[in-house]
Amino acid sequence: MSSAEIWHFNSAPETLYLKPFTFPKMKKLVFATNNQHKTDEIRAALENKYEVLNLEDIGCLVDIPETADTFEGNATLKSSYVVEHFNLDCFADDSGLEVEALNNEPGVYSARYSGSRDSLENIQMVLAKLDGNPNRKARFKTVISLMQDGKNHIFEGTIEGTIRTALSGSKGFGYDPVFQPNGYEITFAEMDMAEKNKISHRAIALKKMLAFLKG
Ligand code: ITT
Repeated sequence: MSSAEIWHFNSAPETLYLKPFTFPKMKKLVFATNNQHKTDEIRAALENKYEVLNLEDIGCLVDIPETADTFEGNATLKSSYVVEHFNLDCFADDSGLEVEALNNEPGVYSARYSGSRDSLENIQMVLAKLDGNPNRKARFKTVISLMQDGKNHIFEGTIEGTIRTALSGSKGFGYDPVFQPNGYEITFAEMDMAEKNKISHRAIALKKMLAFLKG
């Protein structure tokens, strides 16, 4: 008996028999990422709606090259890779931080801005480049590519904010400790995941994708 299946009694007076009752299985969605924090955020946001499988879950152990110079290009490279090699519909996001005073850097280079994948080094690079600059405006941006039945659907989300002069908070990932969203006195790294998931760039893009999937 599968775990999604239970048996219940139908005790009508004329018959007594066991009838299988099956809970509707949750739909599966493949999310082409190796980033566990992103997987956790998306799983929390899609809780009870979809079962989210990431690259590790489907046995895809490669770091898919992100060689495009736009978020949309990189998101599409990741989603297309899964379609080509695994024949599964899937979505991928490419996200990053754009700092106004740095000509929107680090942008698509957010993951390795300092030359390494170390978040602290990347943050320090941004803080050093902004040192003494009064313009602290920045935004996080996400572009999702959803490959479904051979078609590419694009969804975008942004959140505006400012870059603090020092790190604050230990939640989240990446540049969260220095990013303060407009209208808040705390950084993303000081927010619970549920709160970040209400307002974040990724959450906004995801809501658009969900509305499309509900269609
Ligand atoms: P995948 O490509 O495997 O999904 P990644 O970490 O490379 O994982 P992205 O290319 O989308 O993810 O993001 C690039 C970087 O942008 C990421 O490593 C973080 O440093 C930063 N970033 C993206 N979203 C963020 C968020 O919500 N909070 C803080 N930093 C974020």
